[in-house]
Amino acid sequence: MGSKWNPLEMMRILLVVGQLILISSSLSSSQTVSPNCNKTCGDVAVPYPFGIGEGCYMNKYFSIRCDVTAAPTPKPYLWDSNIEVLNISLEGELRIYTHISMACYNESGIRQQPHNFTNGTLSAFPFSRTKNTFTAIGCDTMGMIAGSNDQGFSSGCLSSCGRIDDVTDGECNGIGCCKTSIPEKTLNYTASVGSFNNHSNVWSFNPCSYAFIVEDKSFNFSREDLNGMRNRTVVPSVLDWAVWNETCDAAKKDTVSFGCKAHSECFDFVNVPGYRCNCSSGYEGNPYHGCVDINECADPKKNPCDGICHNTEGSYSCSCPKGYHGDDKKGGDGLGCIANPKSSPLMIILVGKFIRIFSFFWC
Ligand SMILES: *[C@@H]1O[C@H](CO)[C@@H](O)[C@H](O)[C@H]1NC(C)=O
Ligand SMILES: *[C@@H]1O[C@H](CO)[C@@H](O)[C@H](O)[C@H]1NC(C)=O
Ligand SMILES: *[C@@H]1O[C@H](CO)[C@@H](O)[C@H](O)[C@H]1NC(C)=O
Ligand SMILES: *[C@@H]1O[C@H](CO)[C@@H](O)[C@H](O)[C@H]1NC(C)=O
Ligand SMILES: *[C@@H]1O[C@H](CO)[C@@H](O)[C@H](O)[C@H]1NC(C)=O
Ligand SMILES: *[C@@H]1O[C@H](CO)[C@@H](O)[C@H](O)[C@H]1NC(C)=O
Ligand SMILES: *[C@@H]1O[C@H](CO)[C@@H](O)[C@H](O)[C@H]1NC(C)=O
Ligand SMILES: *[C@@H]1O[C@H](CO)[C@@H](O)[C@H](O)[C@H]1NC(C)=O
Ligand SMILES: *[C@@H]1O[C@H](CO)[C@@H](O)[C@H](O)[C@H]1NC(C)=O
Ligand SMILES: *[C@@H]1O[C@H](CO)[C@@H](O)[C@H](O)[C@H]1NC(C)=O
Ligand SMILES: CC(=O)N[C@H]1CO[C@H](CO)[C@@H](O)[C@@H]1O
Repeated sequence: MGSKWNPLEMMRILLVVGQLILISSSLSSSQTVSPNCNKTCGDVAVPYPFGIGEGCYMNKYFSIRCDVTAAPTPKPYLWDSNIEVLNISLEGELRIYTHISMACYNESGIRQQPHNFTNGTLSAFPFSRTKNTFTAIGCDTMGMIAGSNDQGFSSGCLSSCGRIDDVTDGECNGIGCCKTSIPEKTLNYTASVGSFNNHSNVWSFNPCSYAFIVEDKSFNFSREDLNGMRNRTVVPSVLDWAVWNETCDAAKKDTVSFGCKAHSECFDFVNVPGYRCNCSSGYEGNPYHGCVDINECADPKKNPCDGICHNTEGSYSCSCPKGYHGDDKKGGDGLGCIANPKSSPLMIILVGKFIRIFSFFWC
């Protein structure tokens, strides 16, 4: 057609341009994140996009405040709130402490300090629906949770018991302890408790009702909880985090601010609008910084080859030593590298000698 640009050529050029953008965007990101940023606060690792202090986090939703005066070790908090952070995983989980709501009565059935509260405009990261439950504890107890997801929800559970002996450790079945799931997209909530008889019939062993959101696997109900929650005022719960407010397709348009850096892939977050990044296969590290090649050959004990391992960008290849042939990757045909008779000069000499000796006797 006389055109200088055939489609294949165009494609190749576009790919090169794409790679350049990728490289420049990962450079610009590493320039904006100061190398002086503290990567831990006390015992808690704070991986990027989270960061402590101006210039260390991706955007304001990932800002961590480190209280260096806390004893015995410094403690991290989300944003400028008083939500304490327990740990952060790059897979998209953030563990925080949530407060226990409670209401206590004295012997004559008078409510002591109403302790209900609204905890947190968690404006960005919802509570994990699968990892947390709403739990209430008490023998004269109605636990209630109200909150906002897309619409607004309210839910709850009832727990009652007459005698401490009816209560079984480890069982949250409505006798001393009850639980219910929380809806998706729960960003903030109020947990509160009520009672039917002011704990008057159970006061001797259970003067208070409690309610809270908790990471299900980290809470094991005990009879002791009925009288003081084993002195706890907070319990761990799990938030789902993502780069807030944009889908992958929308975020990719701005290559500089796009959170998924070199050799990573973008995944839309289903719970609330947002995305997460993952290293591409063959790469490892922090996808929000840029992933690096895995050297599959580095550890001779884990050599993936029968023969010689060669690390390549994003993968690896195997070869058999000189004079051998066969399936060099482990888990292939199972035979591995086999000596190659044709290319072995020693073999040829031996075979030659044998034929000569044989023919000598034959004659
Ligand atoms: C890092 O933390 C230490 C104390 O743990 C503090 O003295 C130092 O100023 C912090 N550095 C930065 C860059 O925030
Ligand atoms: C985070 O904390 C939980 C519970 O304390 C623990 O099981 C988990 O191993 C911790 N994860 C990391 C990465 O520290
Ligand atoms: C219970 O509390 C009320 C009000 O605080 C008080 O008047 C009453 O004496 C208390 N009863 C007991 C048994 O302590
Ligand atoms: C706590 O609950 C009581 C009654 O249930 C209510 O009057 C009060 O306003 C609540 N306080 C807060 C801070 O929500
Ligand atoms: C949750 O937050 C929304 C706005 O972000 C607010 O309108 C609502 O009152 C809050 N709900 C609770 C239970 O705190
Ligand atoms: C919970 O506690 C009970 C009794 O203390 C124990 O038998 C059970 O194994 C515990 N369950 C878990 C999941 O830790
Ligand atoms: C205790 O509960 C009963 C039944 O709900 C109620 O009639 C009574 O007034 C309550 N007592 C106090 C001291 O609140
Ligand atoms: C709770 O605290 C009290 C007083 O500080 C103490 O006597 C008790 O042993 C503690 N209980 C538990 C389970 O730690
Ligand atoms: C979410 O994104 C929209 C449009 O991209 C923007 O107008 C809005 O301010 C963002 N909201 C937050 C809380 O960042
Ligand atoms: C991201 O990578 C991790 C570890 O390689 C893997 O477990 C996870 O399933 C991946 N997530 C997605 C959405 O592919
Ligand atoms: C994280 C948070 O906001 N916690 C608060 C929950 O509510 C109680 C009672 O109002 C406060 O004491 C907590 O600080």
